[in-house]
Amino acid sequence: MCVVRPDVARFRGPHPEGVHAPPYKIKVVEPIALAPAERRQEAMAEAGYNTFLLRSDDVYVDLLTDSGTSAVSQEQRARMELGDEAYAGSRSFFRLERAVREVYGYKHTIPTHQGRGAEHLLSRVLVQPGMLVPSNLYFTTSRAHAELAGGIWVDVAIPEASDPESTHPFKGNIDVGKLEEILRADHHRVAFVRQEACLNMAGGQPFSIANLAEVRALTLDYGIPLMLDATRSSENALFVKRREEGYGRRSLADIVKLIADLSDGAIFSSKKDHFVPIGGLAAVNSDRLAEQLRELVVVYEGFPHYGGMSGAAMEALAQGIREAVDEPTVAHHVEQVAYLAHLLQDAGVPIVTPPGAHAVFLDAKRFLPHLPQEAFPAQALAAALYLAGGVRSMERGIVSGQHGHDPYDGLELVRLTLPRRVYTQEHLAYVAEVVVDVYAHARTVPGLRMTYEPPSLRFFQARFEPLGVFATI
Ligand code: P70
Repeated sequence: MCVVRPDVARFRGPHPEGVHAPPYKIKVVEPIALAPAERRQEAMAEAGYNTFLLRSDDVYVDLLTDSGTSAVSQEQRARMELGDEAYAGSRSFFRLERAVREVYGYKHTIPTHQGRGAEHLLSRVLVQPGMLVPSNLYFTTSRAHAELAGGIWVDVAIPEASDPESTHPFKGNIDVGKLEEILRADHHRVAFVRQEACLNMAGGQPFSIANLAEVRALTLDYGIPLMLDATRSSENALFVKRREEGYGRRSLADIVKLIADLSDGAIFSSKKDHFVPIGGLAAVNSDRLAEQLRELVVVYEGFPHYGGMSGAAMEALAQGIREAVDEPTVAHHVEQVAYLAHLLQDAGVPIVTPPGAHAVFLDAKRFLPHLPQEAFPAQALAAALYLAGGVRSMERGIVSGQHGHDPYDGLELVRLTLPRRVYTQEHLAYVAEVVVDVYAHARTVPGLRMTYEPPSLRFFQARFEPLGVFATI
């Protein structure tokens, strides 16, 4: 599975084919400390058993998200000094636009403060009330913006995407038959087709180029825009290189560009693959669509030459975009995830297979089989991991997935997300020990009851109470 490059050190890890040593060394550090067990109990209660509501001072290893939490490079920091803070016509914007053209090939770049800013603009332009948005599984903010514009989200992922035990190599694929049915019956009502790289809600799972090409052909037949959520397209390209016949010898940059070429445009949360703390993009080829997006960006984000970002932030982003096609850098992140996954699998912990791009996903239904889904097993497991070892993870189950009181079904996962270039193998070994300890005491983890439910994106700020006592492990 690993590609051996003579210029990158490799060693034997628990991964059957070894892992690459990091292609960087650490120059600046941020101190962290494990809060005492009593403080962790207090902090979790103060946070209403929701890991989003913890203070980072109370967290030891923070695997909540890979969003905005990666380490910037010395080149990014150096370029930030060059930020042109002009309100309009900023040199930094034009450098950013050039980076997008060179790496992805999209003609127009509309910067936004982060990914959901771009989702908002795109939905406002393309979605009219009653229109459909077919996508390989939803992402929370993407669906929220489509629905706020009056659209109807339709999941058209292959069924394996919702099966944590399936080892399908491309669970991010779209079910082309299902999509074709929708287009045949209702194409005049389809706003756009969305395909997300490294499908977050399925466990960070890639699509294949073959699948994307089929989706592309269909959307061209029906004249429907195909918009990527390319937030994690670098890792998707790496999986293509390693898993899909015919791509093993192509460069990562080539595959990233090929993915973009098979679409009409994309939105990016640049807080992931682009290594910046804040920033996002809408990037499209159509002049008319770009014009419509620019009409809205001035209303919601800022002038089209900064869209909510500073000049310094745009410089860091332009450099980050180039680093996002550096294969050793992308490979190291994916292999760190595989490393943690192997430690857990070796101990028998139920995880989503194969391990995804940016995170290991624990399968809370199998981890805590004594809890019904009404008792929020993934939310309870995330609380238990924090209590046991100060490890912060994120619920990706019924709290994230459902608004209101729809029938409970689908995935019930806890995400251990790895920021890029931040944690060492020792941190990951520590995390594995904490998870294995909790697994050994799984029966003691109580369910939760929701005491506060916000009307929109409820997982961010919902509060809970335990239905029993969390044992000290
Ligand atoms: C995460 C973050 C953000 C994201 C994404 C994809 C595939 C768009 C966005 C939005 C942050 C997050 C967001 C909502 C719920 C939980 C966590 N994902 N598309 O941790 O981008 O955050 O920049 O507005 O993954 O996965 P942004």
